[in-house]
Amino acid sequence: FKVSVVSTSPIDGQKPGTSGLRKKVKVYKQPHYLENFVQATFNALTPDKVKGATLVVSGDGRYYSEQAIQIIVKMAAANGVRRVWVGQNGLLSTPAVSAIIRERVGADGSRDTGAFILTASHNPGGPTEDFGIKYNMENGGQAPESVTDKIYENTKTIKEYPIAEDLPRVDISAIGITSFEGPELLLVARMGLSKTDDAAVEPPEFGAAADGDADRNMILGKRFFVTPSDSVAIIAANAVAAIPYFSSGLKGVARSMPTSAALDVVAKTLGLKFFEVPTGWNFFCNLMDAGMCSVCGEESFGTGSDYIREKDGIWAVLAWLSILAHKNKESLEGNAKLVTVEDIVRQHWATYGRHYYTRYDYENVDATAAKELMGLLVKLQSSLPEVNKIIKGIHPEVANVASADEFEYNDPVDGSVSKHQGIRYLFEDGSRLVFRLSGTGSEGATVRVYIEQYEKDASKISRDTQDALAPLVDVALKLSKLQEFTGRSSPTVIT
Ligand code: VG1
Ligand code: CO
Repeated sequence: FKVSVVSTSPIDGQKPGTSGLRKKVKVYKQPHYLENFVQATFNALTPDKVKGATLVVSGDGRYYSEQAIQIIVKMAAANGVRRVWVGQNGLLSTPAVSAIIRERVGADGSRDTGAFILTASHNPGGPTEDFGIKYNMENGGQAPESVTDKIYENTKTIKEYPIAEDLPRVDISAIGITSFEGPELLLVARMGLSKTDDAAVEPPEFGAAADGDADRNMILGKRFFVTPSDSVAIIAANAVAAIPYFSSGLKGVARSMPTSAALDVVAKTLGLKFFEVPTGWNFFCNLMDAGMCSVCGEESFGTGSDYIREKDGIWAVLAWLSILAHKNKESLEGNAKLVTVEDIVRQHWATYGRHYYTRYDYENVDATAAKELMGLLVKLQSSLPEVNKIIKGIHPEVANVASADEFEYNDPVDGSVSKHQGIRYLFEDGSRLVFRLSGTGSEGATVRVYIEQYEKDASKISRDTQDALAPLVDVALKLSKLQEFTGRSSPTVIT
C-alpha cells in the first residue's frame, strides 16, 4: 500500500474525559475529527513504540464503529503498526480487550500491544447519540493522565497524519487474517514520483543519480551539472538555515585534499572549523567521532554528514531538496519566480567566487610508467624556478607555482600520520594541480589529475569549465610528461 500524508488542523475539545473521548456521532463524523485524535494518540505513544506494534481495535459495536475501525486500520498501517486485531464485527467487551492485551503481549513477538476501544459505554448510541474512543496501554489498563494529557496537547498542534488510503476495506465480519504488503520504502513511492521517465520531454528541474552502492551522488539542474566540490560547499553554506538537523550550527566542515577549495571559502567566510584530509571517507570518520565535523565531501561525488560514518547519496539528494525548498519558500512568499538548482549555484559563485574544476582519469595505465610519472613530479618540486620556467614556456598567462609538496596528513584526533597522499602544485592565484594514483583500481594503475582555478571576478564566473581550464590542463599534462610516460593522448574519463 501507499502512504499519503494528509494536512489537517487542530479541532477544539478533544480532551479525553474519565474514560476516553466521548462525543456525538455527528461530531465524530466531521472531517479529520477521528483521524486527529488517533494520530495525536500515536504521536503521544511515540513513533518508536508504534512501529512494529500490535494493536487491538474493537468495542461495543455501536453506530459508526465499522467506519472508525476502517479508518484506524488505515492509519495504523501508515504509522507502521504491524498487526491489528479486530474482534468479529468489531465486537469486544472492554475487559476482553484488557485480557487480550495482557495475554498476547509478547506472545506474538510484538514488543508493544495496546488498544483503541471504541465505546461510549452506558451512553446511548445511534446516529444522533454518542460515539467514544479510548486508548488502553500495554498493561491492559486505560492510558494514564500523563499520556492522555499528551494526547490532548497533540490535538492542539496537529498539522498532518499519514494514512494508507488505498488499503481495501477489511471485512470485519469474517474470521481470519487479512494481510497487506507494507509501503514501498523507496524514494520514488514516498515522494509520489513516477518510476518511468520520458527522455523526449523537457528535462526536470531537479535530477539526481547514485553509484552502485548508493554512497555517491550526482546533482543536476534542468540543464546544469553541479560539481561535487561545489555541492558540499553549497550544502555547508545553507545547512543551518535549510536543514533542521543543523539548525544549532555546524561543528566543522571537511573535504578531501583533491576536492576544490570552494568549501574552504565558505568555512572562512562563516568562521567554521575546517579540515583537509586525504582521499577516502575514513579520515572524516575520526573527525566526526570527535565531534569536529558536521558536513564533508569529496570531489568524486561523495557527500555526507555525521549522522552515519559513510558518504550517502540519498542524504545528499535530500539535502539539496531541503535547500531548494528553503530557497523557494523565501521566494514564493515574495511572489518571485522559481529558484532553480542553477540559480542556487550561480548565486553561490557570485557570493564566494567560482572554483573551475575538472578531473582527468587515465585508467589501467602501465604501473611502472605511472610510478615514474609521479617520481618526476616529486623531483620537480625541489626546483620551482625551473617549473615556472617550463610553465612560462607553455602558457605565459598562467600564474607562477608558489609551492609544491606531497600531501601529508596529521590526524588531529589520533595523531596518526598519512604520507604520500598525492602531489600538489599550488599557484600564486589560488589555482591547484593535484596528481594521485588511484587506490581503488583493480588492473594496472589509474592516474588522476585534478585541475582547479579560482575566479573571484563576477564578470568571469560564467565560462565553460573546459575552456576556462584549458591552459592549466595543458600545463598539467606537459609538466608531468603524461603522454610520454603513459602513451595516452587523451584521458579515459573527464569529470
Ligand atoms: C575513489 C575516489 C575516492 C572515494 C573512493 C571510494 O578512490 O577518488 O574519493 O572515496 O573511490 O568510493 P581512488 O583511490 O580510486 O581515487 V566508493 O563509491 O568505491 O566507496
Ligand atoms: Co560507492
